[in-house]
Amino acid sequence: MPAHPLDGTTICALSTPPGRGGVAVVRVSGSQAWPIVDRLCAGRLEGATPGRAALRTLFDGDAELDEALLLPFRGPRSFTGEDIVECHIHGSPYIAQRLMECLVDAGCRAALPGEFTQRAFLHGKRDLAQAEAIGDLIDADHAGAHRLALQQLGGGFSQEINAFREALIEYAALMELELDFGEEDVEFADRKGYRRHVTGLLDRISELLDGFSTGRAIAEGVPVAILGAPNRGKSTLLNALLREERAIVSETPGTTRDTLEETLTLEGIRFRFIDTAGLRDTTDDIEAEGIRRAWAKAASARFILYLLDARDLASESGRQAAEGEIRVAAQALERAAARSGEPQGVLLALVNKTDLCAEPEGWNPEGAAEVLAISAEERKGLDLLERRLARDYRSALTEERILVTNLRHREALQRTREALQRALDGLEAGLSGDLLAVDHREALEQLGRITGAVTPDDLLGHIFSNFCIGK
Ligand SMILES: Nc1nc2c(ncn2[C@@H]2O[C@H](COP(=O)(O)OP(=O)(O)O)[C@@H](O)[C@H]2O)c(=O)[nH]1
Ligand SMILES: [Mg+2]
Repeated sequence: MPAHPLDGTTICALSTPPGRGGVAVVRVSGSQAWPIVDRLCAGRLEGATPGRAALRTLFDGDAELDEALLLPFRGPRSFTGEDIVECHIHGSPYIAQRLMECLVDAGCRAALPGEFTQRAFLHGKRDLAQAEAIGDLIDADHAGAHRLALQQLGGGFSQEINAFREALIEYAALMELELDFGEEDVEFADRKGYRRHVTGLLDRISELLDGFSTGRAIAEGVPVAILGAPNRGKSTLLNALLREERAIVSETPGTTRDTLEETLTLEGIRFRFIDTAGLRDTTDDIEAEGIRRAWAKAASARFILYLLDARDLASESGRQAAEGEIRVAAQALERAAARSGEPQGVLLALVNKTDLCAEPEGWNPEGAAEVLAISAEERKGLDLLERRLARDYRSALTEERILVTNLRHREALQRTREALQRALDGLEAGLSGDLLAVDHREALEQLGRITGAVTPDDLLGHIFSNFCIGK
């Protein structure tokens, strides 16, 4: 049974990674934080100034354990909202281990994963979306993910959700009023106003939901599938982009049989380039499976780099064949998007091997967003390609745009949208106020889950158990 986060205990944890280091930080939070640490430093913590570091000797029984820099805080002006003492010790695993044991002997409990952040939430220092952003911030290992986590930590998203809720709460109050006067045929204020308001809200929620795949792509790496018939230079392109010989390049068609994925950061945005098996009719089972995977990767990619050979495009019949290929690919992507409900990736036609043959002028096949001429072998045209890929995502990050990246938030927004849509439909159908109120309350509840204004029992444990210990 995990202890309740606000069970009155004082918790402690090593907040820096385990192992040797210059400094390690053990954090203690709770009403007994000061007195417990005070005991470990021979009564020399009391009288320290909150927010000011104090150099003290820590004792393990009678023996000296370490010279430590203690940083005490008084709640509510602390990360968790409780009294805190941060013990900055020398980064020896032995010292950290002993200090933790001494703290537990003195009455602390070892913290659960995410318990400091959970206490910060429960004491109103952060709402739930912001607390989750702390987890994302710690996990961020590239500029894009970092930027998104900071935006969410800043609270813009939470403010917007709260504004939605406040407006809906006003209407809920009017609906309740109507119910109270049930028999007297009173209609809650202005139903036209309600419709207008909810329609506006639905538009904005849809906008936020549309941004999800962009936000998610930035956080996880934007998937880019490299597609096309065998021998077009797909593997050569992957190697050229990565500047290393990652994929096997060969004149033998059908060399790449599985998908191969590598990441590359362009202008602070992480991309996941996926080399695929060449598309062709085949009787080989393994190759056929590779081709099936190629299409699956393309369906979930944000960009599809469709490779063509410049030499094939020199003739009218070759151009027509290529147009046919691109049309087939674009249609397959469109069908996949319709099935999954995810936005369709951008198909870029890449005319490769332009070192051997010039690209056709002004050729613009249907289904391709753009045509770019490259030579993977000679690394020509790759700068332009890289800039084209980064363009969409760079603007998404620089605009002050709120991007939803968290699956939980998306689900709550989707349910909000469904509930509000039902309320609107009910309004059209002339349903009574008590029936509308059910959907209306559901929308309120779902929005409340995002910021933690509403927290079903299992929600918090689920969220914070994914954090690391000491955070
Ligand atoms: N001249 C020239 N040859 C290329 C270029 N890109 C790829 N190739 C050659 O085309 C052949 C097939 O390349 P590969 O990358 O294995 O194609 P894949 O089957 O699409 O992955 C290899 O012999 C490459 O050296 C290019 O831009 N110019
Ligand atoms: Mg290949």
